[in-house]
Amino acid sequence: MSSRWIAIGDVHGCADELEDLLALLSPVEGDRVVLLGDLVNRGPASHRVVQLARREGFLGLMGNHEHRLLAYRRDPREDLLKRYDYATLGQLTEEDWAYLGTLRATLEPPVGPFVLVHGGFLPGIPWREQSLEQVCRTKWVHPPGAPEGADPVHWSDLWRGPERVLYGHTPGPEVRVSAHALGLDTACVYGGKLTACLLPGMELVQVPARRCYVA
Ligand SMILES: [Mn+2]
Repeated sequence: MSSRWIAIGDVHGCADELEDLLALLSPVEGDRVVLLGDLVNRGPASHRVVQLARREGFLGLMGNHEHRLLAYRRDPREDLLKRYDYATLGQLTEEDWAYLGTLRATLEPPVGPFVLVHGGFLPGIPWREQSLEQVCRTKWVHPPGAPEGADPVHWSDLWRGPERVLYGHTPGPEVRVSAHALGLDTACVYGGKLTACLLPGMELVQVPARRCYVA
């Protein structure tokens, strides 16, 4: 069997569910697991998630949560922080921080025209030219030429490919399907599901959250 690329949506500290999902997937030698960012925060076990990722050699994308925490590490100004950052700051070890430093903006697995990113891409600008700060946050955007005051639309609805983009960051009860993009943040930390997508076939594997971790 040829190796699989396994993309996993936002874990947000849900270590139990990540273990449940990995038990279903049973990765073997040669498979590559990619976490789509926002490994930490909101859920109960940010350290366990990062520890698992580094021990298993998972690749990871930079989420807006990791991006903010790393910015605080470089310049410890409390005004950078959100309230749920404090619990994570109390959990992460030096090894965890070193792993977060390896997270990348995008990843192109060598199994087809796919691009993985945490947030998304702005319309009208080549995706390779978009900054890390941008792509780990993109969600709702105004289409180029939209009238002043028009409602924003989700970036994925404007994405025309040709690459298929797998992304997280926009939680929903089900995967978010558009013509050339697939959103894999199925709101595990809010009591939804944790979703993996297997490339190149794009099969989905999901586990339910054990509970809702956000009041
Ligand atoms: Mn996010």
